[in-house]
Amino acid sequence: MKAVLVGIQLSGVEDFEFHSSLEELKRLVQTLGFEVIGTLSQKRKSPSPATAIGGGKLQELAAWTKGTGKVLAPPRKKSKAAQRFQTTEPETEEDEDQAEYPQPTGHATKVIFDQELTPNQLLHLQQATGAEILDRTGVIVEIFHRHAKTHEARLQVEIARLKYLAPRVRVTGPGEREGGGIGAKGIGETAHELDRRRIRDRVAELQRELEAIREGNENRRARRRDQCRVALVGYTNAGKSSLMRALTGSEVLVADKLFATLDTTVRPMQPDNFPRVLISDTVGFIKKLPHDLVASFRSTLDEAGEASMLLYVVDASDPTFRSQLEVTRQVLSEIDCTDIPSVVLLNKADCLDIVQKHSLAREFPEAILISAKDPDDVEKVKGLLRDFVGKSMEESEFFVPYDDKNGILGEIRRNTSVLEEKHEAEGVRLRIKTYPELLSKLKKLSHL
Ligand SMILES: Nc1nc2c(ncn2[C@@H]2O[C@H](COP(=O)(O)OP(=O)(O)OP(=O)(O)O)[C@@H](O)[C@H]2O)c(=O)[nH]1
Ligand SMILES: [Mg+2]
Repeated sequence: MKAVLVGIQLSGVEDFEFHSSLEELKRLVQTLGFEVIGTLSQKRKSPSPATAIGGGKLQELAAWTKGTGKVLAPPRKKSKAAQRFQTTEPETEEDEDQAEYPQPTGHATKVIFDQELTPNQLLHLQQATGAEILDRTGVIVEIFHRHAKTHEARLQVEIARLKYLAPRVRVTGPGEREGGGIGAKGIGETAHELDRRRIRDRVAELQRELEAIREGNENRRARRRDQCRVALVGYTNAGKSSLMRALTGSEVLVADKLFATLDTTVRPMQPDNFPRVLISDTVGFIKKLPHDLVASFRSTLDEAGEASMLLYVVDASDPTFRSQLEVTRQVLSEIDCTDIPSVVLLNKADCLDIVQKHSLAREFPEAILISAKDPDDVEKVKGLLRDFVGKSMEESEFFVPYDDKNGILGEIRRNTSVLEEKHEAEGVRLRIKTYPELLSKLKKLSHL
């Protein structure tokens, strides 16, 4: 399936930022298996309300899709939108890439915009191009849909997908090509089948189902609450799952594609001895990720929110990693993770030369340069985590009667470091060192 990308460079957006965003969109689109045969870009003050791009650009786009380039007559009654449509066209525009893409090199059946489109814009663009129109959010939603594996992830994605669809359903009239669709079994078909009210009902139903699953998750998390947990967070494709594998020896999926991981995995760091550290791998972030989607991954991200420490994994070999780190920080601050101690890991150091490494070390003095593929670096990260856990540990004294009906002694032997042990007439007196969470649990147990 051939696709053309369209980017609108709004005033105030730097060239570098604009082009890297389009480059990222290309990767997203390729993840869906489409072949990108062309990219059109236009500088504008703001997107045109009717067609996002200007009239001239629309003609150029239609040449790629073999469309008419014409928007059907606006509704009979002159609505505000129609008036705007007439008064805002044509707008001043700059066709900067005219020379770069003079002639279409194939017939595109999909057009992908690097921004969200309104239902109106979608409809008009569809009419003018005869192609299927998708926006960035639609692409991301579709990738999530394809990659979701567990029941929980599927529910979350389905809710996000339906919420994305709801305002776009009106684009679809009887007999018309549906809007925002993607292939026979994709979003379009659902849009065709369900009206808005039915979508709302379905979302409510899915949400109830999700709630039930979340209660189970909450119980599982509660059981882990007295252990030290470290969450790997960061931009998609940064190498979180690779590091997860290296630290824990688990077989989580590593793939050179965006949003390979949609489910949280929690595993103990290897070797699994004292102090025990649990590592969790989380869903990746991306620029312009719609809030609804972030919200739908709330439970995945709760794992990060409850961590004792966050490891920000960054792909330091990507020229745009600074803005990727910024996006990660922003999303995490939205879910109140700012108070959690964190360390930045500049990953994929094996792809950098010595000059780049030096300059990064100067720019990020607190960060650690690593490669998830280098066992020595992985050991370094393990050492860092052990140090962190060690520093947060506290000493305390316990007296456990010989009958030990609450199983405190077992807990102490498994999860603490025993500094001193004295056998007395009634029981054992111990001086131990462990993390504060476990100490409070032990104290509770010994008062039962
Ligand atoms: N050269 C190099 N490649 C790496 C390194 N770490 C990860 N990669 C590669 O980067 C790609 C993405 O790795 P993942 O571990 O799947 O990344 P992720 O952060 O889990 O990505 P999502 O789950 O999609 O958010 C894979 O092709 C890895 O092999 C590294 O240190 N050096
Ligand atoms: Mg991953």
